[in-house]
Amino acid sequence: MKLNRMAEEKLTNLYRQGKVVGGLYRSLGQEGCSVGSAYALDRGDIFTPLIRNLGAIFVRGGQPRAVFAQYMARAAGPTHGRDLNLHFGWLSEEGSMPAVISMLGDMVPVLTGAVIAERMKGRRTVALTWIGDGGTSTGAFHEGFNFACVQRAPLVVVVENNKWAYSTPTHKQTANPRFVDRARAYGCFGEPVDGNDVRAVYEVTRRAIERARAGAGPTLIEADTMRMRGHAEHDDMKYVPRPMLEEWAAKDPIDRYERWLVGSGVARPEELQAVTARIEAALQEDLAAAEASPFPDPRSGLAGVYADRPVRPPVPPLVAEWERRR
Ligand SMILES: Cc1ncc(C[n+]2csc(CCOP(=O)(O)OP(=O)(O)O)c2C)c(N)n1
Ligand SMILES: [Mg+2]
Repeated sequence: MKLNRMAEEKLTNLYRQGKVVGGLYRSLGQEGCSVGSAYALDRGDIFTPLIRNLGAIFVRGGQPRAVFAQYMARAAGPTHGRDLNLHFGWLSEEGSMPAVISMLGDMVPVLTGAVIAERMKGRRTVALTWIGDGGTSTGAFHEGFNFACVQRAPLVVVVENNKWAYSTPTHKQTANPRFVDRARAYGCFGEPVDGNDVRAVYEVTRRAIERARAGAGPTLIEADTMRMRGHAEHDDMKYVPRPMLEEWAAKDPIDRYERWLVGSGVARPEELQAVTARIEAALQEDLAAAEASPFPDPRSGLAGVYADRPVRPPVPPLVAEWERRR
């Protein structure tokens, strides 16, 4: 969570310096949702983060250096400057991360298909993804999640109810802002969780993954949390009432976890400070390396954007005959 937050703080500085190409979408205050749930995945499981799930990428092995290079559109970034922010992925036996599609809701049918393919190969892979309160209103989310439930696909979806979809509050998004209630309608498991309690998020996701792996089908987890920045750094979020921000600042997931670690004797305050110092040193090194790395060679601009060798399907006979007659 600390790595997630501190990396984003560095990205905010880069954004203000005009070095980030495109937008910067923070997950301030929501780090527990990404990190707690991603920790519950096993080797080989697949996941797709949305824009506020940088923490999950780090949990699953993503490197801050690559993320900095990606945000600055450098050649060393995973898409070599072809795409921005978290629009990248990887395929690996350790656990693949299919790259996110921006159209909200679309990753639910995509991951459902991927994990059903895994099941057809006899593997016990589970898929995890996240969706915002706003994203649950899309047709793609409904169609994909309904299909996943009918097929009992081993899929876990965390609805991050952060109270806002850009400037739209949840009560203008849905007549029932208790998103977990939808689980009954879909006929799957539903669990509400305090999204700012990382241990609770881990526990609820671990249970959901265990059920999914055992063949019991999907779980819809509703994580109660709050978006503590604007939709992106260009958004001053003046539509968010100040008292709401103050209320949620007191429930900060990192502060809470640190209080628990110290209070229960798991860690001493100076150990936590040492962790912060270690992350800071590593991030500074990563940032320097990414900033020093070059932009992609303009002559390579067309490679890796379109299919490099487009496959032309054979012309159907009726079309061929029509063309001949003209
Ligand atoms: C189908 C679709 N419609 C609109 C958008 C533009 N858009 C991107 S993020 C966003 C708000 C999403 O809100 P929510 O799902 O609550 O996620 P949050 O930003 O709060 O994490 C919108 C409208 C999109 N990406 N896809
Ligand atoms: Mg939202």
